[in-house]
Amino acid sequence: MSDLVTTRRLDRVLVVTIDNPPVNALAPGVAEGIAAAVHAAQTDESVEGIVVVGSGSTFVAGADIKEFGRIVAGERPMLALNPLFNEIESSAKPVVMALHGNVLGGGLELAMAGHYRIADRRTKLGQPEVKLGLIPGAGGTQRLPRLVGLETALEMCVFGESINAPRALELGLVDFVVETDLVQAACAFLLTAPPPRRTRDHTSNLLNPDQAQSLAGRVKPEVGRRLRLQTAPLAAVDAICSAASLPFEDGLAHEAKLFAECLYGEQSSALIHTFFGERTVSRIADLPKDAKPLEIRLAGVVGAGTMGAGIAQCYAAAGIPVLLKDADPTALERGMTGIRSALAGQAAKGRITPQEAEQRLALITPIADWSGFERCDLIIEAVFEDLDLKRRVFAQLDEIARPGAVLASNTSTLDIDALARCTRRPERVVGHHFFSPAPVMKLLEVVRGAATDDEVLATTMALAKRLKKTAVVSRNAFGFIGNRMFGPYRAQAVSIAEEGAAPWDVDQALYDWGMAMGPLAVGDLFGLDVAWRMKQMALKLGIAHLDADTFEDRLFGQGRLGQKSGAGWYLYGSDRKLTQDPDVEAQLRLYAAEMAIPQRRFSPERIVERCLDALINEGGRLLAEGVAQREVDVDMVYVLGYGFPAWRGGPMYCAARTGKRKIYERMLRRYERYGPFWKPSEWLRA
Ligand code: T1G
Repeated sequence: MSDLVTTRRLDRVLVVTIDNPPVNALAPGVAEGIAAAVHAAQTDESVEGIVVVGSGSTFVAGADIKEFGRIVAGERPMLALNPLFNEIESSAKPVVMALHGNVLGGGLELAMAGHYRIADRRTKLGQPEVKLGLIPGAGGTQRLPRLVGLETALEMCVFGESINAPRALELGLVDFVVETDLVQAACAFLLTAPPPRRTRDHTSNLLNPDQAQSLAGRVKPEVGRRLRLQTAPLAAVDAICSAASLPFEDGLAHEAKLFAECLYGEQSSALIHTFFGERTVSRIADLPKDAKPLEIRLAGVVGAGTMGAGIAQCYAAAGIPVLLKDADPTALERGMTGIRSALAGQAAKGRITPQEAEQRLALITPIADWSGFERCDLIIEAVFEDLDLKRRVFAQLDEIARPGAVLASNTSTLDIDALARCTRRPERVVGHHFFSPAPVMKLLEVVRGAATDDEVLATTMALAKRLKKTAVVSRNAFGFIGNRMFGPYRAQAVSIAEEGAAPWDVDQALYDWGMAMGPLAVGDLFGLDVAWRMKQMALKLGIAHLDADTFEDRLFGQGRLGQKSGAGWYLYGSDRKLTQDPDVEAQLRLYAAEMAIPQRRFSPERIVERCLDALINEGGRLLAEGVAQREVDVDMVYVLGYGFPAWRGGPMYCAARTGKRKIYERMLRRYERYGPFWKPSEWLRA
């Protein structure tokens, strides 16, 4: 018996404990150990049944994701859990799975190979494999529909969202929910349970093959819409619906075939890269391990605009009391109204209970003056993006905040060191750049000032985890990571339009490639005035070698600011829906003629290549300058904050897949032809 799996007796029950911290992943030896224990129990007269339980904070949270790269690389044999799970399922003695924590992926599949499932009330259960570009690969697509029916199984596997224990009990996925001692309850249940019945033999919940096929026909278009261009969700539909038409063992074989196709596909390795990337970026390379985070018992937000109100909501959602200040009573009321309606909306959608919405609202105290701010452990300003205004706010915070408080700015591009210099405590100043809408976007871009101390950094990273945000650290430089790269990326989109492509063809090419929105439409979304202002700052700093005068500046000059003015690259109705504007294309051609810009045709591939190369090269400059710590930090900023498709891994991941040398060489050719914009970064050249 490996120490990954140990056994002990509780009277006539054999208790099998899995011990593979931190999440009891099914690393090699775990499933083998469980199956061996179950097998041995068959001939032990003194054992009436088996209870399987996970040690520590959770049952099994899935197969060991670190193994997949090794399997694809041929260093490990393909996952082979089915024979072991079938051994457990075929036990003549009852096998009860005692569940707590996160019962996910292979963990749920293991649980379903048991005859009964007892869950602690706080357990989460799910098949999130699609989030890794995979499908359940150990019988989940065949056992889950047998227990909960095809439609629920589809919902769980195709979108990968977990359910809680009470819901699992309703569905018949678990047989009993307990609040007390889980193992005792499982043993007691076992001794009174009916004779074991294999999950594979539960067929009453299955539809007939025709019903399953028509269900698949209905679900696939919605999956294609909601999870655009992703392959695993569609494979999951196929695998699950096959449970209605194939005998169990054939269903397992069909699932294994689809699982392998996903595993060896491009999307899975990219999604696994982003899974681990989300965790890697929380580690700051030079932050001492013993840097202690400050406990945040009270937060303060200055500015009740969209961002300030959204940030206040984030703190409240994490259970942190927060003061929301705005000197303008109308702005303050508008901010609170926005928060109330957002919470009501989340409750209406069942995302949170009405009680939780009330609790969160009660944690937010609107206030017109500074009273209470002297008690805050952290204060963040989210006032208008103007350096002088922010300087004044930081000077006030320096007077008001208690010693040791963290002073943060939500600025998206301004100089954090300039703000720190307005205080006598620059070491306590840091950038916490939230992305709009703050309650939704997972990315928190952390800007580390020259003086920002370790305790403030450690506090920031701990706070991000508590807020369920992914924090990525940037040094203090123009545009930090995300916006610094967005400039050249969008500049390329504008150039391609000037060189002959219709603006909507540029956007369509990037959208069809996987971006959440085309770059020109994004400009309309955040405002061509904002784009223009940011470009002036970049030009002043000589960053990214952007063209001073482009067609987009012409649009801005005409007062076409994008959505906010009803017209930009596109026209916008009152519903903010965009429509193409033939006048823009006519103007574009006139502009090109006036500027004698040679016209050419662009294929979607060429449009994507040039825009991505510009994005990648600026990312390379950030790495060479030390603004971003690692390539994965750049990837996570783009995947979590800029609509870059996670199933493509991120800009730097793409560069590695395309080949840095290949990109470098074509960049060099463009450099010789078009000038400094295309000067290859040191990162690429290296
Ligand atoms: N394999 C390997 N390592 C894992 C892991 C896993 N399944 N899950 C977590 N870790 C590591 C993680 O990298 C981190 O490491 C540490 O554990 C703590 O994780 C056959 C094919 C369970 C909800 O997709 O969703 O089963 O950074 O920081 O916030 O059909 O981890 O400390 O070095 O996230 O408390 C399906 C993935 C796999 C679940 C806990 N399972 N994990 O969250 O801690 S595919 C999943 C999670 C599969 C089968 C298929 C979360 C969590 P480090 P953490 P957490």
